[in-house]
This record gives sequence, structure tokens and C-alpha cells, in this order.
Amino acid sequence: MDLSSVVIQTTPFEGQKPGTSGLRKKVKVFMEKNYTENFIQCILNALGSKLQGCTLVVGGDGRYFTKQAINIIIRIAAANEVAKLIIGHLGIFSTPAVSSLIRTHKVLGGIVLTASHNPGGIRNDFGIKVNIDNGGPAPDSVTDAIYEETKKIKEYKFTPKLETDRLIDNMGTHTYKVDGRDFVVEIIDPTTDYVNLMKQIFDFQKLRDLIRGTDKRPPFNVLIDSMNGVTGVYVRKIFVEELGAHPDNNVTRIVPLDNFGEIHPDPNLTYAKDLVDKVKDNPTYDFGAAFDGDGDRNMIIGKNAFFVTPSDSLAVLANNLECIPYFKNHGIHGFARSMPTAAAVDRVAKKLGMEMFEVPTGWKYFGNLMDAGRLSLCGEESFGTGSDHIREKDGIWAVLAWLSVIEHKKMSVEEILKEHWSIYGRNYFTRYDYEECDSDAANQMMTHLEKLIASSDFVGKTYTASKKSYTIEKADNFSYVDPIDKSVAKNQGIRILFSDGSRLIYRLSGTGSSGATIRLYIDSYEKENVFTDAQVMLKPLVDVGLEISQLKKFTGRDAPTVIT
Ligand code: G16
Repeated sequence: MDLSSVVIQTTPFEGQKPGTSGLRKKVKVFMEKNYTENFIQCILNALGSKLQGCTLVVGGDGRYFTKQAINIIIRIAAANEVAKLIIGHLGIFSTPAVSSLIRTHKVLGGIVLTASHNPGGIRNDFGIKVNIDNGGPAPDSVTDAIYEETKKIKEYKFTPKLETDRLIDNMGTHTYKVDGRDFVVEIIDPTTDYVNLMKQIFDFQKLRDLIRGTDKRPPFNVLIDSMNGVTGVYVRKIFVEELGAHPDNNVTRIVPLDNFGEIHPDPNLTYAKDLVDKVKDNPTYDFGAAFDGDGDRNMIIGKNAFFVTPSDSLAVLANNLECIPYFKNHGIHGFARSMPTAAAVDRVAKKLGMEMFEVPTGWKYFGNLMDAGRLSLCGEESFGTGSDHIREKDGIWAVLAWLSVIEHKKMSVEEILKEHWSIYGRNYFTRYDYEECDSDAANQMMTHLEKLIASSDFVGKTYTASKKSYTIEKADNFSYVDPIDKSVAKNQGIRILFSDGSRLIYRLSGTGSSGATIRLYIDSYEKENVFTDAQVMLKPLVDVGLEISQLKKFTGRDAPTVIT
């Protein structure tokens, strides 16, 4: 049957500006009449002339509203002359898997349905993000173009009679005629391409021997926690089926749920407490790892829940890449981190003579450097780690990388960290998050900081807390010039740098769906004193950070929601 598209009149919605990583709002907002339709049409409009005849990858973490959103995308894409959609079975793709598929199939891009680590379910968050042809998140130029479209949209195109009901429930290829053109929807297994990629990167036989044990070595007892998010399907394939992990003892919460079982699928010490407690309570566990809803974040802990900060995780991997076959084959071309991430990796880069980049918060800022062949490994304090194998951060990759290091060094997580600090010194790091603050109050606090750092006597001032004094050497609002395309990103976070190398950074999160989340990042470097508890070590600097920002006065908050 030849289907016809129609044009539907609409009006713009306010606030469809993509944040750090896509548009994230409450599900009920996406459910408003035409809200999702408008945004999808604007994405396609922003792709311009490349859209006609293109192929797009579509899928997400399976959270509530994924299926409805996919049905809308299919009908709008068909009407807009897209030639083909590659969609995950049941709508499931992890964010790293989408990135991989875009690259494997060499297609124009993808639409990822996720609000990442934000809670899901009908009362919580949904999100839509766009990836471009290198597999990475759309850069500012593309998201700005989408936002401009959302402010002026008057109509969207739709194919009302294209039957989408249960389409994603079965794998296979479906071909339609829409306005006389062929339109193809291919429903694929979400894991095949990604598992193949991981097999090319890592030595699966060695990892299997590590997890199962050999004649010479006892099994290395892992607990991998998918937090009811999308990684469950990949964890089953990779850890259970390929690497021989025990389905009851070595993996947990591996069935993706559309509300993540009412938990906050964010792998940190607060929201992944379940994993932390299990590893603490059971001394036979050597290792624990958790992922977020869409599978791009990771948290690593060792025996007795010894916590590895993401900044340290990045530095340790940078120091040990030779035990991962991918890097032997592809070489190592440079490292990068986001600005608030502690500079532990910088010291490794210096020792190895590697180029090192500091970019704003957001994985999208790494893409150009990777495409230019100048960046192999990067990470962010927000539990993101990855390499140039794709253009997204990759939780499962990070865990396989850690297991490769452990297999190679034959040391525990804690031993590896302690050895690293003994060689390089230690960047103590913590982040205080104040979630769902009043937006006006948070903005006022940032304005106060802007004024303060601009005042003529700020640099040189000394603040004291718990008998420790810190003298301000420099203060600014971070801006970045992309070394490849020279694009400029301004106002990326207020930095206060002290004469002893310590740093305080203040940012408003760009991933929340309501109110404002204030992030206070605290970082200090010690060459000798490397074995103190980080919270104890950083307490005076935290107090200075709170004094400078007057956070309590502006927000009324006594304590952070999350400390990592
Ligand atoms: C996204 C971005 C990351 C960023 C993180 C936190 O992660 O991809 O690059 O570090 O948000 O951003 P913010 O501090 O603005 O909340 P995800 O996992 O949410 O996609």
C-alpha cells in the first residue's frame, strides 16, 4: 500500500533548548500534544539537505515513553524523506551502542531516547538527544540550530497510516512506500554490533580466565550492577555468556525496567549504595561496577568497596593502556579530561610525553580531537570514561578496561591505586551536588560569584578554614577554543585557582529536568600525603568554597544532596 504523508499545523513550545546532553524534561511534558513531534521535526529540519535519503539509528535505554517516542519518530521520519531507520529490538540501544552502530553502518546520525542517569517512569524524566555522523553527541552548532528551529516551527510532517503498533517487538526488515518512495525500518538485535566491537578491543580469553579462574589463579569475583538500566542486555551477553560470570552471583539488576525499579540509575556512592553495601558486606567480592540508565557512565570499586574516583580511574587507565590490544593496534595519541575533572591524568600525560587537552563539561567536546587523531583516551569526573573506539563515553568498555589492567598487573584495585599515587602523587577530589535548588536562587549565587571574581582585590585574597589557608592566584569563567574547528564555548564554569594548586569550581548542571542543580567541585594535589581519607583532606577547602559562594545564604541548603 502506498502511504501518504500529511502536514500538521503546530506552534512552538518554550524551553526546547538542549542541555549538556540533549533535551531532558518530565515525561508529562513530552506527552503534551505536539511537544515530542515538534522537537523531532526540528531535529530533522536542522539536518538540512543531508536528510533526504539518509539512514538514522534510533533507540534508547527503554525508559517510559520510549516506545511512544519511537512511533512518532518513525511516522515523522517517513514523511520527511528519511530512507531508513535502524531501530533496536524493543527500542533498546545503549548510548555507546548507538555511537558504534552509526560508525559501523556509516550513517548520518542517530536519535537517542534517554535522560541518562535521571530517574525514569511516568512521573520522572525522558530525554531526546542527537548524535552526528561520527557517532558522537551533536556539537553546539547543531544543538543551537535545533533550538532555533524550535522557536519558529509552524508545522510538522507525519505519516498517519504507517502502522507502528508492535513494530519494534520483532526483529526484521519492513519496507513501506511513502509518497511513492521506499521507506525501510530495520529492527535489529541491540547487542550484536557492540559485542563484536568489544571483542576486537579486548582479549576476551584473558578476561574469561580472570573471571572464571585457572589452574594457577582463583576466580576474580566481580559484581556488575546494571541498576535496572539498558546495560543489562549487554552485561548478560558479555559478562555471563562470553566471559563466564555467574548469572546469580556476578551480575545484578540486569533486566531493563522502564522506571529503573524506582531507583535513580546514577552510578555513584549515593545512588549505587546497593552495590557498595553488597561488596562491603561480602568480602569475597574483589570488584564491583555499576552503570547508569543508558550505559555510558561507570563506577568502579574494589574489595571492601574501595572507591576509585573517576579522575583517578582515567589516570590509572592512561598509565596502563598497553595491556589492551586495541591500543597496541591503534596507538595512543593523546589524553583529555573535562575542566572540573581532577588533573591526575595530566601527570601521566606528562610522563608519557602525550598531548593533553582540557575541555568544557560534555562529551561532545572530545569528538573533534578524536576525529583529528589527537585523542585516544578521555574522561570526566561525572563517571564518564571512554576512548576513540566510539564517540561516546562507554561504561562497559571502562569495566573491561579495568579488568584488563587487573588481569595484567595481577594486583587488587586498591593496590593499583596506591601504587599509582606513590608514583604520581594524589589529586584529592570531591564533588558536592545541590539538586533541585530554586533556579533564581542558583542564578543569583552564580551572579554573586561572577561579580566577586571580577572585583579588583579578589586575586591575592586569603581564606582560612580549620587552620588551613588558601590564597587566590587566579579566577575566571572557563572558556574553550576548540583546537580543530576554532569554535568557542564560553561561561563553562567559575574557576578559583589557589597558589598551592588547589581548585574550586562552580557550575550549574545542564542535565536536570527541573529546578537547578549546583555543582561544587573541590580538587587539591598532594605529592607525599597520599593515603588520607579524601573527605577529611578536603574539608577545609569545602568550607572555603561554601564561604566564598555564600551557598547557604542563597539557596537555604545546609548540606549537599549527593557527595561523590
Ligand atoms: C552528560 C554529558 C557529560 C557530562 C554530564 C554532566 O552525561 O554527556 O559529558 O559530564 O552530562 O553534565 P552536567 O554537569 O551538566 O549535569 P550523561 O551521562 O547525563 O549523558
